Amino acid sequence: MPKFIKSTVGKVNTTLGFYTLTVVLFWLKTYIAYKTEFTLGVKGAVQQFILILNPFPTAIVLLGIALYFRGRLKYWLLMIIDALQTTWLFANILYYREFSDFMSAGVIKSSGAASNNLGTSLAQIIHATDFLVYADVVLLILLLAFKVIRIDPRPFKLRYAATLTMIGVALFAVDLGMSEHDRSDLLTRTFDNNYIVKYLGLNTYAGYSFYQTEKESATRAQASSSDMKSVLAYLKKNQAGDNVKYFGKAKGKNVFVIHLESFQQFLIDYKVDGKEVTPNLNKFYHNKNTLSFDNFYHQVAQGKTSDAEMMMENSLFGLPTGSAMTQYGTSNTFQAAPAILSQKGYTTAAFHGDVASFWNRDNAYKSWGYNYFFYSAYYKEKSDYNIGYGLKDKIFFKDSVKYLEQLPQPFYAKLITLTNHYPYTLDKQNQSIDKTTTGDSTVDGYVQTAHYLDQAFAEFLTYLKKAGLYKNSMIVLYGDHYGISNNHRAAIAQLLGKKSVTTYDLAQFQKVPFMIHAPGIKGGVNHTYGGEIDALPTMFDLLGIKNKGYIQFGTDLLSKDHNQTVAFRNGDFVSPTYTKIGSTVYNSKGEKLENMTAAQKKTVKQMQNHVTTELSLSDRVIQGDLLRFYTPKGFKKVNKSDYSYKLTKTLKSLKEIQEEKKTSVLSKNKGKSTEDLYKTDAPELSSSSSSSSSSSSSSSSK
Ligand code: GP9
Ligand code: MN
Repeated sequence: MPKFIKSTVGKVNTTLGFYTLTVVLFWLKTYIAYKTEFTLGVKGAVQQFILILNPFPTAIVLLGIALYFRGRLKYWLLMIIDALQTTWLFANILYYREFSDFMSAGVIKSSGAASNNLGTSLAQIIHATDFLVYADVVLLILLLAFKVIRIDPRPFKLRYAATLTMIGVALFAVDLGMSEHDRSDLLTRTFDNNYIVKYLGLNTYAGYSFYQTEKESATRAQASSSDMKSVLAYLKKNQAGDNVKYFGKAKGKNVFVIHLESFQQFLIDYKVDGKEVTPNLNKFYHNKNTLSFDNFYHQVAQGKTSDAEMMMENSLFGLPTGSAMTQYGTSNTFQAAPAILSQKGYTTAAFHGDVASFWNRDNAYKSWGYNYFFYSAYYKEKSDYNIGYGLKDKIFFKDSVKYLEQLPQPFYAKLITLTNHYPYTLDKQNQSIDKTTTGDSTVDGYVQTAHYLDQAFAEFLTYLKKAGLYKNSMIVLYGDHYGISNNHRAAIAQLLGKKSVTTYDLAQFQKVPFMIHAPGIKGGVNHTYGGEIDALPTMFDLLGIKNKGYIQFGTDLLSKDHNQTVAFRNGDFVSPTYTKIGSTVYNSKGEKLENMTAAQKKTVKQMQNHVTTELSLSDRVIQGDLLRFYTPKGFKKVNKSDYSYKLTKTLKSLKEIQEEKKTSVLSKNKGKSTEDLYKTDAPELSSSSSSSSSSSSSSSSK
């Protein structure tokens, strides 16, 4: 063996040599993961350099901790620290694959509420090769155990250990300095976790995220009533007026809010092999009494469904990291739609076929003033009734009726569907349309579960018509967020019939349906740009409730004062004129604007300011729990302890309320249940007497 190789190999038998080898291997796999597992959006030589550099500083410092210890202990400590860092990398690889984002301390904190179901998805996304990230740790341990690499028992000189720590810190300073130079306010604006990882690495991101979460508790403690002033000043300037043509047109009607899980706008009128994927939703969309918005975007971040719910019912944004519902849903003061409406005489109820703790709904819904929450415990359970996260939609809708009919009218009922959820698997007996053939297994089942959801919706709608609810209700439908994440670019291109998709196309791909149907209102496809934050003010317009006085960051989509700049949660935005993604600005045709005029720059800057301001003020409201300092006129503060979602208590109270108020569907039907009006072709129920085939393809409306 040549001498220099021999001497190099020999060096791993020293503490410094072994430590260096560990650092280099950790760097190498992190870098490979950066390149192959994450989409960090590295642009230009400087960012590329920073990316190569950024795993080093924290690895040098953290692994260097072991060097301060004696004898064999330092080797094992080195391996433990290496394994811990690797586990963080491993967890993020999996998390990113599904959520296109890094795991945050907020998500970990809230996983107590969400863990039971995250496990199911995890099993689907894990690849055997993922475990390769542990290969170097295992190899090093084996080499030590079999004495291929000899442990150097001599104490490592303290001043060498300190020097290495200092080198790590100095490199960190270089990394931070270069990053701040390339992207100012990196740590203060927290727009995107991808940025933090791209510039400062995964370990720093972990520290940062945990620090942020701790800070959250502190912000609340520090906030005071005077913080509300800037919020009120902003709203005074930005809230939009009503639209007299629509104001109060659905006043006093029941309200159905139907949450279409993972449902994207592109599915509307979409065909696979000439067959409509969602014929019933399409009909509803084009109904002459349905106001449909075709430039409506989801604005969720890591909180996904819970972010959508937060926006839809509070007109407050979810948070940049974690779920606001989970982190603040229990302790904060809210003035949510259910509370406002119940104080105006509505009965309010949420229906969902999953456990109550998911996204902390069991607590957040009390803070939001829901009188009732019907979750999995309220539904009959049979092994084939569930798929993925919970009850199959057809069974869910059907079995909701026995509670729905007991609600005194007018009621506000939110039904959260579930079957059209990642990973879009559906049992054979429920499949009635072919999968797409992009070859991407995560994507191809999507149309199948969407088709199933469409049928379930149609069955429910048919029931509403038979039970007389269709004509005295306002029915609101919305898609909560994307179903196909941006990680599936090739498949998305195929679905859209394009060769490839640009970043601009992906921004457009974030559109979700938003439809409002009420008898007698003038429907049609409305092209106004808006997002989930605007839903509540729009619904209030139709219900004849003035937004003024409420802390709502969205504006009525029907108002002429509505601002059409739609914020994404990471600070990017879309609008009818300019779209800004990262640092790139596009015109309305999706063309990159390379050399912008001074006037264009000014406009884009103003739009960015608007977006940044609304996001950060909304965050302040939630993080500082500012609504505890402000009560809208005529609104009574919600007292959580007035509510209980316990099955026995609820059943009792529903019984009592039939006597008190004689306005429920059941009462109106002289106490006779309307359940047998419900027709479903759900194969799981086919033996039961009340169900028969038909209706799945029935028309949704005329
Ligand atoms: C779970 C369901 C899914 O109860 O609402 O939430 P998501 O994974 O879409 O955020
Ligand atoms: Mn969802």
